[in-house]
Amino acid sequence: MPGPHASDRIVFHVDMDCFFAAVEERENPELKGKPVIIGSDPRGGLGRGIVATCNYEARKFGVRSALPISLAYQRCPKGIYIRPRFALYSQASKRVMQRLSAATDILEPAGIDEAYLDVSSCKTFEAAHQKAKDLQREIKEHERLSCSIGVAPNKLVAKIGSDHRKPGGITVVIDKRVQEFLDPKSAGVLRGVGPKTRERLAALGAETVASLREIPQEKLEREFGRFGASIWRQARGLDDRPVDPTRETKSMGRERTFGVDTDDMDAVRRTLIDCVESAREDMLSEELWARTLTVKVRFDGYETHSKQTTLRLPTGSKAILESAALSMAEPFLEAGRKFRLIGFTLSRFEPPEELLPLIDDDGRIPNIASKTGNQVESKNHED
Ligand code: TTP
Ligand code: MG
Repeated sequence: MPGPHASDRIVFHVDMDCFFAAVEERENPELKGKPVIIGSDPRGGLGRGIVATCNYEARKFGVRSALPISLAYQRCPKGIYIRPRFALYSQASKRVMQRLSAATDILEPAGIDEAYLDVSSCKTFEAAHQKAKDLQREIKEHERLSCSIGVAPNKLVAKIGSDHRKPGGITVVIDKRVQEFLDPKSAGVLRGVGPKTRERLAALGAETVASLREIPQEKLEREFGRFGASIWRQARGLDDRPVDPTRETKSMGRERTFGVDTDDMDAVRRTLIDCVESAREDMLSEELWARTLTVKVRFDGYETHSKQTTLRLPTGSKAILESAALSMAEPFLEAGRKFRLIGFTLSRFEPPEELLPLIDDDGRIPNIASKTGNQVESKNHED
């Protein structure tokens, strides 16, 4: 990089490498060098859950996040399978976030293992590159965890950058080279472009960002509405979203796949309540309350639905969360179908409102329902 390359805005996206697996490896050095898979119990190939993540050794066998655990077992029967320990990961995450927050005034945590940093004060990409190297080394030395960092003029390109040379990579994309960097990439790297949109874009002849740029904006808008305009801008590397320290982690949730598809509705209810409880504990450990609650169900045959409610005020109340979850699940419970999976997710977090009147645990939901939605979800959830 011949320098100096000055820029008004410089953003980092830091993403931990195979995060859950890396934390497990750190806790148990014997795992090093072996394929490690974090997820549900494979039960000798008969397990029915999914892979949360796996280390890079396991990825060589074709194992990856969200793969059914039974398939992972077929591909990598000698792997070491570990049930997730969320409390451990959330602790590790907190410590990493503290280090990141010491490195900048403007930090936006974007998930358990990723964050954006506004490092515009570096002024040049050369200085930002050095800062990224220092930060990466610090996290390696003090937390014994590896991360990858994208350094770019905006969040979009920084995020694509952090994924460019994983694990342990730093990718610097200066303003002038943004287009060159994006062009050969799949349209799927853009925000909100999941498998379904990718298919529709491919039908228009746009598999890469370069070919996507050939499509006129009006055509994309006709095809995808407002999202089309966003794709058009993204394909040009345009993104003026600020790094926003007040944006909270998007969601926290749990889901369980039943060992055998079940029509035991009491068991489904109990499992849902377990998910609510775990998600609530995660949330309270972050000192947050949530406004949006989502129940997800998957019937036999993989048909997946979700139902969402947004409360007028945020809550941390066990009674409210449980009764809201149960009432959202009720229509599905009454459908008389067999359940494969049930899950519960909290989002739209806010700090607890201490002045709210205490709500008694009688199961009423006094502040529910500014908006409820019902949505059928496909197998591949789009961002
Ligand atoms: P990611 O950053 O997507 O994945 P990763 O950190 O494991 O691997 P990479 O090196 O490619 O970044 O997600 C962070 C953690 O979130 C991951 O360690 C486990 C969890 N997770 C799930 O539980 N389910 C999922 O489908 C995904 C994608 C992640
Ligand atoms: Mg990661």
